[in-house]
Amino acid sequence: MTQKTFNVAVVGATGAVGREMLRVLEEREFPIGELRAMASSRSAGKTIEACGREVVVEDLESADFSGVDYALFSAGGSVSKAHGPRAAQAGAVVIDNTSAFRMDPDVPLVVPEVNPEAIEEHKGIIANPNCSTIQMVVALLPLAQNYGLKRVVVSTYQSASGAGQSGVTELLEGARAYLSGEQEPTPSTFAHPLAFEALPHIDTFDPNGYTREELKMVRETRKILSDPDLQVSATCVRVPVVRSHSEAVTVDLGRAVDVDEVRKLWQEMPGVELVDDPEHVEYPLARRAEGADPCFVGRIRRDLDRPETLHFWVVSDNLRKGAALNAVQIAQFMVEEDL
Ligand code: 25A
Ligand code: L14
Repeated sequence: MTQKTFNVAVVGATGAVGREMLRVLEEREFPIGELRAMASSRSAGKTIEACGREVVVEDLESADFSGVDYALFSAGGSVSKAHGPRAAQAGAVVIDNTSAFRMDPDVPLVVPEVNPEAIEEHKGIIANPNCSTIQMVVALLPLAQNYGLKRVVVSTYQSASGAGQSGVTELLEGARAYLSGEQEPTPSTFAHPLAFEALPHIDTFDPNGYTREELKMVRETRKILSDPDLQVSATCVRVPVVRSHSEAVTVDLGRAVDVDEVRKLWQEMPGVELVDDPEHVEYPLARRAEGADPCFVGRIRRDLDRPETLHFWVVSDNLRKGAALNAVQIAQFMVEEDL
């Protein structure tokens, strides 16, 4: 019997996330029929190699989505707003990695290990959450199910690749200039030079003093966990790491924490890998998470004063679980469940 295949389009195929999407599709042997790559006119006509074939990049502006089964978008929010709906109208299931549709009540916001059931509600567009939110909710789910969540406080340490390829280039060029004592280039992706710095500023500021990135973590967490009143507060910080986001999370739970039990819950949670052996100086690290699929959890501690409060550290590759992998997992789930 020949396996059923699906036509897939990757929008933003030349970017940091798009290239990772192509890599994950190939690694996971997604049953691709026709593969199409789309980006801006800057990249149109270039050839990229992916999934054992050569694909010519199409200009998204003039690309026709008829016949596409899955369209994976990662070319920025405004691009998704302009082209996502027409791709869905042409019959594609749009899996969108940008912030464009995440809070739209008609659009499911999905992490397959956490709320796969939401996929069935889709009307043509499914949203991939923000990278920082994804790795946190994967770790929170078993705590929510077994203890109940009262309050979540998170501080993030986010890598430069969160801002795409241009963020990585800016960090590396800035670091090189700093080390050689040259004049540092004027930053354009980040508000200040990122090399040897910690910037408490990701995305734009809202009038209430929070950044958009922080508010995404609050709102998206509530939506994914179907807990609209959950107390969540975030401080999002950009650090001079190339890839993988780290997070220090504090959770107030519904009853006193049993750390051994919590460890066991995480051992059984799909998508989580425990790295928690302080005696042997083992804990999750951004550079070790690079290119890997799991959300790595460690530094697990019960609060010294509050028995119902737990602290932990979670690290994951923002371009993989935070973006490309999660999007491909959604498509895979739909293929496997025949949705
Ligand atoms: O709005 P958001 O949701 O906040 O997202 C903003 C950006 O964040 C990244 C992603 O950037 C996104 O564009 N991003 C989003 N979610 C992310 C996540 N979870 C995330 N990053 C990490 N984790 P990116 O760099 O990864 O990808 C950008 C891709 O989008 C294509 N694109 C941009 N504008 C487009 C468009 N496609 C269609 N129509 C448009 N209007 C972009 O394609 C890329 O694939 P490209 O053609 O611009 O090609 C990129 C190549 O061209 C070079 N280049 C880039 N800018 C310029 C340029 N060359 C000359 N001049 C330029 N101005 C690059 O070097 C690259 O090779
Ligand atoms: O909302 O710059 O998906 O680290 C993901 C990357 C927002 C910005 C999103 C970053 C983007 C974020």
